[in-house]
Amino acid sequence: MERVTLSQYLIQCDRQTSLAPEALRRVLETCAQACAGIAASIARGALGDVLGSAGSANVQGETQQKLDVIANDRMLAANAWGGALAAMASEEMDDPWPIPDGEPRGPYLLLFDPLDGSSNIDVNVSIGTIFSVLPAPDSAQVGVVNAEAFLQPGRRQVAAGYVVYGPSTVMVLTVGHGVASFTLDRESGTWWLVRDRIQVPAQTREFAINASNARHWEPPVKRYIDELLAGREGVRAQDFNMRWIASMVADVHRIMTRGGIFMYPRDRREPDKPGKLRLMYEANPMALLIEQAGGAATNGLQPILDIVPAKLHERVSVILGSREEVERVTRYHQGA
Ligand code: AHM
Ligand code: MG
Repeated sequence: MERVTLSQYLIQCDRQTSLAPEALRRVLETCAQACAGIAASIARGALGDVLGSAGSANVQGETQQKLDVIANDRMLAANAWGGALAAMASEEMDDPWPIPDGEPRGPYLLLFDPLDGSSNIDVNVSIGTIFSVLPAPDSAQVGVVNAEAFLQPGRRQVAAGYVVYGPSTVMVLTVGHGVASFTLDRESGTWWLVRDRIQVPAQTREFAINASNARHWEPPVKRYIDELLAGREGVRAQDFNMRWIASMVADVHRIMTRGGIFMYPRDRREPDKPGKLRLMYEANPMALLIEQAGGAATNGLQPILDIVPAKLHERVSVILGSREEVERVTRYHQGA
């Protein structure tokens, strides 16, 4: 079979659907290139100066790892020129980062979590990069870009993807025409298409949640997980298996591969912060990918993609994956 590169895939996709115009292709190819560089740094591990803390904190008050900073800088540097973007925003930066004066601006905004699963960096477990592309309002293409330009519901994303840095480096991508995955050939730097029209099975017997937070869960989450744990002897009358990698990218990638449900729900610890994960550069891109693959993604009450963000670094409750299970948890939240 003749292999298809990322660029060929995007061009073919645009010919069929007009969903991957040239400027968007440039953004996605540039992200892929930056992620290939991040993959190379990660692979050097202790042989490169990439492990351990950077000694700084991000806007969430979380300690930044060296790789958080390295990955953020690589995404910024790669995407700063090329004329396709008006501005970028990231988990690791308090405020939006406009394309510098002197460089042309373009019709898109790029958001990213440069290094997802930071707690797994030093233990050599899979980590990732997540990215989301939104249309830039006209006002952002000239002059000052403020956070308001980014505050669009996830439904408006024109592309989303993640890269998982695992035993192999894999990118999973959507431009709104299904989901495809690409494996990086580390020798040549080429991203090759390996799966197209990925579908998440509607049913599953595998769930992912950090069970150490069980005592803080709200009743609908507790009810759902208790029913799963009761297994064959309980109301579900079947056994369920559990996985928790603590890298959302790796957990979602398992779901993209064989189904499952992933939950990081809001809980009673910090009532003013709905959950741990961030809406705009973690939940939204994952929700678009999962919906495009036939799965579902909600915050318990509504589809994640319909949430109108109020803040750039807004947090959100996340329930996503195999459709029938997500619908069940959502019903429990709605009182059914
Ligand atoms: P990060 O972006 O700072 O790495 O945080 C997000 C990560 C997710 O990848 C993962 O699902 C979650 O945090 C794990 O949290 P916990 O350590 O509470 O299990
Ligand atoms: Mg993250």
